[in-house]
Amino acid sequence: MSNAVADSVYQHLLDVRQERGAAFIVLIDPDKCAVEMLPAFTACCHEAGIDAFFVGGSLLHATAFDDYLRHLRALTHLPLIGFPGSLGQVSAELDALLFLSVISGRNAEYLFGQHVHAAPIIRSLGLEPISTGYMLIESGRATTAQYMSHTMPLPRHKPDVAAATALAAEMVGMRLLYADGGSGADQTVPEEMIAAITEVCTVPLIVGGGLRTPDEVARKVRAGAGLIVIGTAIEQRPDIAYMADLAAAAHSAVTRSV
Ligand code: 1GP
Repeated sequence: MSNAVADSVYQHLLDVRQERGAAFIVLIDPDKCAVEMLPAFTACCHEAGIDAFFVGGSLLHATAFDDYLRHLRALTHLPLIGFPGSLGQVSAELDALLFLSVISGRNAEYLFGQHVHAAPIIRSLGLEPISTGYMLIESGRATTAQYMSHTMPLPRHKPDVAAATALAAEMVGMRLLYADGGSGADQTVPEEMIAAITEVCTVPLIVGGGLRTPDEVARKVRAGAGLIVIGTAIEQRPDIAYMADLAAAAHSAVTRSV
């Protein structure tokens, strides 16, 4: 971990948010970034000043997930945080794991089903679970996450419903919230919705899905996002200047105080 003072990945994320405005996180989907591409890709991420990696995907074809993570670990000092689409993505090679509940949906399996299977494994591996209320937000076309989780996304023009959902998650004790348009989303999470959520919630909000420009990133942070996640746009354009501009937008925009 980059911050020697933080005694957990969660604390590290809080510290980054406090110190830099918002954390900038790159999502690596092992199906889309082959092991051979990792040295150049991670070097680019370091140079650009990113804060952590999420690793995972809704539909992971890659075998040998542990091996993949070992390669990645050898290349970076940054936290590797699991963003699991399934039980097969729980690995001892991670530093922490988003313990996701799909709170925008009513599929019990993704609200509290897979969790029962995962919990003893997470404990025995000594992994840090970070409970996360995950909200899929309507973003144009149906996304893989929506299809795979058998859930309907939250309507994008209903910020009040999103805020109430997020508040319930905070009251239950979840430590992060995640508003996600889904990978490669046509439309990003609306600023009005981000503002409505952060108006009533105090736990940090992650925003991702379809983000492509520094201006979009800055607008999400100004609306209240505490952590920004980008995968697809960086996979498609892995150059240092572009990544650095995205990271700078997350770090320099002033988070709306709640
Ligand atoms: C997807 O929020 C992440 O779950 C990142 O989305 O791949 O569109 O950047 P993108």
